[in-house]
Amino acid sequence: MNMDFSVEYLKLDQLRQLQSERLSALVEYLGERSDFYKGKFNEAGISPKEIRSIEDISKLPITYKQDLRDNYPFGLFTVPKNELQRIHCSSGTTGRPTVVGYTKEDVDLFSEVVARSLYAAGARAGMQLHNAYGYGIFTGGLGLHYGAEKLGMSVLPISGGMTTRQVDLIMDFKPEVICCSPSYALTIADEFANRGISADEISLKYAVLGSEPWTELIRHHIEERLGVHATNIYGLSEIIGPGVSMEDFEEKGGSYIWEDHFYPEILDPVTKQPVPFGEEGVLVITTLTKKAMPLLRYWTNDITSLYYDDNGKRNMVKMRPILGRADDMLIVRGVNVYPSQIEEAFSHVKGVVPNYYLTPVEKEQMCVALDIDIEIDDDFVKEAQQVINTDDYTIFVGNFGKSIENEIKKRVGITTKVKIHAQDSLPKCEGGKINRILKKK
Ligand code: DLL
Repeated sequence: MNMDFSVEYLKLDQLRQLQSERLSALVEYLGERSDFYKGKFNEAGISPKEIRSIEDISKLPITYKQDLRDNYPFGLFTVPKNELQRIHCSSGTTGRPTVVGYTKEDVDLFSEVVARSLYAAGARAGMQLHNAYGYGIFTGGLGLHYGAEKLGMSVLPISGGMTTRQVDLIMDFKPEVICCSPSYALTIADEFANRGISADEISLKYAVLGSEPWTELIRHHIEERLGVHATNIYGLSEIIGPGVSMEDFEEKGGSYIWEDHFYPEILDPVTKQPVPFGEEGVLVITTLTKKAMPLLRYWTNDITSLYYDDNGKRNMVKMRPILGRADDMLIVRGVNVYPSQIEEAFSHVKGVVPNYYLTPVEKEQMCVALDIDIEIDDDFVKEAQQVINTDDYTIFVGNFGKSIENEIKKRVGITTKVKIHAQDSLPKCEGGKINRILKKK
C-alpha cells in the first residue's frame, strides 16, 4: 500500500496553522457535545469561540486521569454508543480502569499513526510483524495489528507470553519485525541465547518497543542479541494507544511526536504552567482530531522534555525518552529519582545484565536507601576469573557490587545496597509491562 506521509514534513508555520484550525474546531465540538467540557469552560469563563489559535491552548482547562475515573465508564464520550467501533481500557492496576472509546474514524486515525510509526521504525509493506504485545483491552496488540495491516504488512497476532513458542515461531516464520515491551524483548533474547542461536541466525531486523521506560543499556542488549534496530514507540490509551510518538531507526535518541494529531506541552508538575522550551516536566497532550473521546490538555504524568532535531528527517518536534511516570518517582533521603536513572547509572559498569529490581528501604516512614537485586553476566564472570586467576567468586562479586553502588552514588546521589545474582536467576518479564519497584521493606 502506498501511504502518504507528507504531513510529517510540513513547515512549522503550516503545521501551526493546521493545529490552530484543528484546535478551534475541537473546542467548538466539545462545547456542543461534552457536558464535562461545557462545565469546565463555564467554570473557567471561556467561550469556545475565543479559541482561535494553538497559542490559545493555555487558556483551556487541564484534564486529569481522575476526571476519567469520575466519569466512568462513558461520561467523557462525545458520540452516542451506536457510533462507537471499539472500546479499550488503560492498563492501570489500581482503582477503576480508565475507559476509552473510538469511532470508525478514530480507529482509522489510530491505524494511520501506528503505520507511520512502524515506517519510521524501518518496517515496510510486505514485511511480516511478530506482534507480541498483549491483545485484549490493552491498546498495544490491536493498535500495532491494525497499523501494520494499514502499512501493508502481514501480522502474526501471537500476543505476549509462552516465550518458547515465540522463539519457535520466529525461527520457523522468519519475520523481519517484532514488537513487544523492551523487558519482554530481553526475555525473548535470553531464550535465543539459551538455545545457542546467535543474532545472525535470527531473521528479525527491527524491534518496535515501548509501553514502559527503557534506556540505552537495554537498547544495546536487544540490538546486539537479536541483531535488530530497536526503536522506541510511546503512547497511552487515553490519547489513542501506541503511536503518539516514535523514534526513527536511523536517528534514535528521541521520538517524533505526531503533532498534527497530538499537540504536546510540557508543564511544571507543581505550578502546572509551561516550562521554558527544552526543559523537563510533565507531558500534557491535546488530541486535535479524535471524535469519540477527545481530550484537552491531558496530564499524562510522564516526565520528559521536547526539542527540535536539526539533523532529523522530519520537522515535527521530538521528545526525549520518558524518565518515568511522576508516580514512580522515589524520594531517597530527599533526592528525587526514577528507576530509569538508576538503570542509566549502572549501565556504566561492565558486566551488568539489565534484569534488576529495586526495593525501597524505609526508616521512620522515610525512604533512606534502595536495595538493588541485579544479575551479572556469566561470560564476564568467567573472563574475570581467568584474568585474576582466582576462584574467589565472593570477593569478585563483592567488588562488582561496590562498583555499582559507587556509580549510582556518583551519578544519582543516593545510597544503595547491591546484591548480585547469577545470570538468569531473577524473575523475568513474562510479556507486557514489568514493574521493577518491589514492595518497601
Ligand atoms: O502502554 C500504549 C502502548 C502500547 C505504548 C504499546 C507503546 C507500545 P497504557 O497501557 O495506557 O498504554 O499505558 C500508558 O505507559 O503513560 C507511560 O507511562 C507508559 N509508556 C508507554 N510507552 C512508553 C515508552 C500503552 N515508550 C503509559 N516509554 C504511559 C516510557 C511508556 N513509558
